[in-house]
Amino acid sequence: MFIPSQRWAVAYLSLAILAAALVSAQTPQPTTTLEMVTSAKNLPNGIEIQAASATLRITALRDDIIRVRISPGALPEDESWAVLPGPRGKSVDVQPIQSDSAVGFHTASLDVRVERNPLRLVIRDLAGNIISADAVGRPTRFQMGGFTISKQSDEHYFGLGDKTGSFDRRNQAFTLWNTDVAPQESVDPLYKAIPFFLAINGARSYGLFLDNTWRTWFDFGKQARDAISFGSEGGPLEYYVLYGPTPKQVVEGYAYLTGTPPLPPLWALGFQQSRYSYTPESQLRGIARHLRADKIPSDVLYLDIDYQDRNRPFTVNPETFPNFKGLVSDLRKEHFRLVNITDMHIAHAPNQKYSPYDTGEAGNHFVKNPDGTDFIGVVWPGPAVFPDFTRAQTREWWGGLYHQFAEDGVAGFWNDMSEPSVFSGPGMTMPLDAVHHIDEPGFAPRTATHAEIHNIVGLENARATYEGLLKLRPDDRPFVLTRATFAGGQRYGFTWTGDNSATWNHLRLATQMVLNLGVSGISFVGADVGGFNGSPQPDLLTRWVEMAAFSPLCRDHATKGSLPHELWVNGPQQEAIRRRYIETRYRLLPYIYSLADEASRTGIPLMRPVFLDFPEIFAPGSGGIEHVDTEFLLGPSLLVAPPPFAEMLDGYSVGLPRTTSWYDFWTGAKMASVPPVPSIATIVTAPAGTLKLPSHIHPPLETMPVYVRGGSILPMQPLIQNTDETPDGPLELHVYPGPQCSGSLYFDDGHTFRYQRGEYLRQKLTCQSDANSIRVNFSQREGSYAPWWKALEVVIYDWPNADADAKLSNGASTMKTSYDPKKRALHLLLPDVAGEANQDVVLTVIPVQH
Ligand code: NBV
Repeated sequence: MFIPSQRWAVAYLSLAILAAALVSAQTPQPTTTLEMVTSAKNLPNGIEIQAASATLRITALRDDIIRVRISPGALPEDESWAVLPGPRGKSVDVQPIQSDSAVGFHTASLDVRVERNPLRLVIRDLAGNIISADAVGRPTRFQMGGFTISKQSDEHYFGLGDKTGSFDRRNQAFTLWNTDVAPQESVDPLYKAIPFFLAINGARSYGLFLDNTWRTWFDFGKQARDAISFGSEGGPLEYYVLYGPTPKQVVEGYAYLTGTPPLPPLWALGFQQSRYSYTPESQLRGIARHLRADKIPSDVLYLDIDYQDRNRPFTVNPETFPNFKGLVSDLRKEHFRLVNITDMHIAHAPNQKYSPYDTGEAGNHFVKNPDGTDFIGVVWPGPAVFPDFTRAQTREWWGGLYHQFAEDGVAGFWNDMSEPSVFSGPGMTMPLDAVHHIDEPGFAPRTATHAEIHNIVGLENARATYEGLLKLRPDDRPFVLTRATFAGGQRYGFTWTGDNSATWNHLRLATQMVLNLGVSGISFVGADVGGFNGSPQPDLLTRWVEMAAFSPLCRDHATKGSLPHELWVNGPQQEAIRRRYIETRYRLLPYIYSLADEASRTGIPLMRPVFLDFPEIFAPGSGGIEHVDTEFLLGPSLLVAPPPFAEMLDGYSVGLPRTTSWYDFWTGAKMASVPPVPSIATIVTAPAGTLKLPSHIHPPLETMPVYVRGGSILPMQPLIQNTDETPDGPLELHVYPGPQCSGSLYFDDGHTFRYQRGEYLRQKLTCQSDANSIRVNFSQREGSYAPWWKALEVVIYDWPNADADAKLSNGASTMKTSYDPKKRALHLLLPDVAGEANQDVVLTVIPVQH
């Protein structure tokens, strides 16, 4: 129990600490520049260097991950909100390097040297290629409580979370300070702060993660073309360099440091319908009915803030939602899951029997003013107080607030406004001197100003929700959707790109934002389909649905006052197109779920830039590919190539990587090999009619161009209307012959943690083809999960005719064969193949010669 005298003691102590902090912030801090190495000491896992009063400790966590800590004096406490304790505690032994000009070490993959004078950190691969190096003539500097560091630059940059602007961050500069602002094309900062970027230079890539929660900034060669610079207004200078050489290895390395996303419930990958706000409850029921009547496959409905009583989180308006529990259970009978918004601000409502306020106040759970009183700011409920999420006890209390909704059967929760957004505050947030408390395993207990904590409020809010739900429903995978987050936010589930607009340019922006978030560790993300602000014109909404069908989070959402955005608006023709794409998504769920499994184990995002699987497009002399910023991959097998300017009337060239063959997903046709992009000189001098251009397409509205990589085995299922439904028919394996042909299956019950106890099914599939035959290899299944299908339908593309001889190495015989001449596809119906120990079961198919 917290008694008043204790509270005064805490307030007094906080005041004293804060006063000290303010005094030191106001005292002009000397500028420290790292000029030269004055002494060095080898460590088993790295080196510690003195540069006059400054300390540099450079250590190897792994052979390919280097941690750099620099301080103008002694190193600060070793703590992190983003990097997991496990990897932070790891180290590898290194070989010291010492010469007249440099000190350092090498690992099994990197050579790490600090040149003595002028002091300069240079990291090379073992062949001597520079991976990352301090910029010449721009020494690391500490000034005014913050720091600036510069690296030499000649690369392409990706990541840094949800920034708008162009896909490649090169020549742009950004601030990381979580901000509630509609992501207009040129607005920065936005909702998320992920101080991690991926740099690609030809065949070599590396990542750099600045582990600092304060307001940070990154300049990718905007001010000086030959240098990238980054820095912070305060806090520790600590960063990690993650070596590839491939971009995929870098992204995996970043997930090793900051965590992988949890495997989401399968229903979260279904179609989601939202609006600000469906109210009263009859409106929500109407939406549910309409989705089912129109046979738009769907799984999730949302309640935005208006379901609450006076906008007070964790309440329900008894007039508009008189039977909330009944509503949830009726929707469940229709196979809908409900997601409720629960903003982090708690109405400041003393003596009004508003339990979140009363219990929060009793537990001292709210952020304070410097004088020790609660900080009160105006948000949706009017005056509100804000949970102090950097205290473990506060997170636990917050998690408990979900108790009633969890009992009512609400499936998931939406944490909005967690930048934190404060309408009455300076810069739409809390004053920088608001006082948070850090009371947390792995940290020395202390107070911290909002300037330090601001960027992690969203992260810790989502964590509190996620962990709270785990406690309340231990065998149910939580679904948490948050708007603000920080590095490591992937550990708590989903995010979205915030308040976009119903414009063609925002549709284009959505792709690069989701791709860059994916590279920044956030796999489960989407943009509001149709655009939040404004009312999309019919073709725009249709194109948006077509693209979102291939993105990780597929949620239609719109603001108050906009025209309805549901898929049926604009008449049956548009609706039919939109429905077909949502159906395709549901048919692809076995593939999408296996990608979710991959993401949860490796951190490789579902929706990814083409270069993640085809890094060779950046290799010197490769000529690149067209539209690298608007095309994307869904997993390793599908390439989606939207019109680069979606509203454009002209045709465009599809950039298909030339290192493999491609098939049209819709027609099954094998694409002619792609000629390289001709140089300008060739275009200008080519005699008329001789120029071969890469495939030029002009897709009509109903076609979103999608290609399958040759060498893919794509699992699909019969159409279902929601993820509760068991597909009726065989599991389909679509085999697109090509190099390194492979695919994988992952299934489980879709919503519990039984998969962690062995109840899952994972199976690797490969195939080899030559001029005369194709062989599909089924490895032995892992796990004990019994799947829903009894038979497999194997579909082999680019097959010449109906005559085929098929046999299975386990002696079972194929059940039926048919041929689709339009798609040049052979269909084989087989008994299910679970695989055998120590040996693949092989399906061999040979054309019959007449
Ligand atoms: O809760 C209302 C909205 C929500 O619909 C939207 O998705 C959030 O990004 N919310 C912002 C609050 C303010 C909207 C103007």
